Amino acid sequence: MSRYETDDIIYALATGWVQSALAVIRVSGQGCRARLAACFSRPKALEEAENATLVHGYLQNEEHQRIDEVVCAVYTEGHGYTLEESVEFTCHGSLAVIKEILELFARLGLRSAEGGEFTFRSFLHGRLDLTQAEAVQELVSSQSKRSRSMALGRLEGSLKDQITHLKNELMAIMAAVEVQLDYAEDELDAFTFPRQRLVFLLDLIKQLSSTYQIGKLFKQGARIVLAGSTNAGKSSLFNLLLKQERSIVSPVRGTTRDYIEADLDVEGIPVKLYDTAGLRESEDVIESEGIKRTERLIGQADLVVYLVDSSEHGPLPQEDERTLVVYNKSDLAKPPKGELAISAQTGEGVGLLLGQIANRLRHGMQSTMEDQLIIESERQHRLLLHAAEALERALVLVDQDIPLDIIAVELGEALQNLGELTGEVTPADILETIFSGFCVGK
Ligand SMILES: Nc1nc2c(ncn2[C@@H]2O[C@H](COP(=O)(O)OP(=O)(O)OP(=O)(O)O)[C@@H](O)[C@H]2O)c(=O)[nH]1
Ligand SMILES: [Mg+2]
Repeated sequence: MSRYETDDIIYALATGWVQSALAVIRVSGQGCRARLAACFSRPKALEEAENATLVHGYLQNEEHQRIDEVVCAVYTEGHGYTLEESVEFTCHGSLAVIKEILELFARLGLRSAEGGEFTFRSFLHGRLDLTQAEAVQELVSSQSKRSRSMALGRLEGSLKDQITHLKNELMAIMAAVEVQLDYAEDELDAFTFPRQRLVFLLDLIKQLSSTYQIGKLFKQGARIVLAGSTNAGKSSLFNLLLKQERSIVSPVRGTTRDYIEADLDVEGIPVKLYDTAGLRESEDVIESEGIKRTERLIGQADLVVYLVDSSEHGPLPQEDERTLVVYNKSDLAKPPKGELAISAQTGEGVGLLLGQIANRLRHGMQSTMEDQLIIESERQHRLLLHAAEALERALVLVDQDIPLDIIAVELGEALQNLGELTGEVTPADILETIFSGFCVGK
């Protein structure tokens, strides 16, 4: 690994670059306590502290001037996040304090960590496999309760265990093939390929890989655009969903001109919701520009909620898989039978609407159970697909009675892909790409 020199003592601010009550600065690497002792008010206490203990004291500069009062969490080698000797300083969260401490550490000869370097060391020392390391970043960046809970499950090893199970299954099949290859045919009874076992394994891999769609949805979220004619009640619905008066509502047509966006959680899916300018022919330059923007947003949306005013006879939109037509103002007029109806004024039908939105976003993917294992990494998805493809090819060869050594090549290819998933056989440059996407300090 070119950027991740593993013998260095590294340091990084693990909390945000903002003023706050407290901040945490991490240091990791063999011999770090001896180095840090030079700038600590109680050097002996720091150097002799047992694993997982706290040491209170002051960080001070070369002239023994105090910089801040800190608490050090000490981990000895073989413990803590990185499994290296490490210290986590909790200091006061002033930007001036943080800056001075970081500069002090640099003068001590410690190296400022690259993004993901602490997690990389944790992986290197075998505390986490690659799926768990990726889950760390997925957890840090999770935006909804659901996505957090899925990432935590993966961090705790749910995905690692499942992949291990898949690998063991595959290796059992490969072992049977190897035995056959090692002995001349007349030494063994007639060999039947464990076809059923391979089919079953292939199914498991495909099943896991298909959860990517839902994982991606929970991770990346969806863009939903509220569209419709002027006065349909788009801004009213926008405010109702956000539970605040964000957008201006009025009986004047063409009230909303530029679009407004806000974040919303729909059944655990992080949603960016857009209120837009009502669609109509307009002579007004500003309004026309607003309508152009609405059209652009509609083009990029994952779902368009098209509002129709039930009390008017306007043009109806084309319904397609990206458009959900909703009749508003159900308190004023009866919407056509069987159509989805709401009132943005009384709130009637809005719960139902949210359910429909979630359904549409999930594209009919069956609603997954809370504890179902779901992947959200593009890398993992790709490797599972490759593994499945190799096994499918193997299956075709089996059915054509092709010699076993050729089938073994495909099985080996599948195993290689599963091995890359957990990081056993992942090339260094790929590892670097994965970890460098992490936050510094993680
Ligand atoms: N009775 C009733 N009035 C509603 C309902 N929803 C919206 N309105 C009223 O309809 C008018 C237009 O509402 P808006 O939310 O501003 O409509 P809009 O689609 O954002 O309109 P533009 O921004 O002009 O495109 C306002 O007077 C709202 O109070 C509803 O469900 N029932
Ligand atoms: Mg509006």
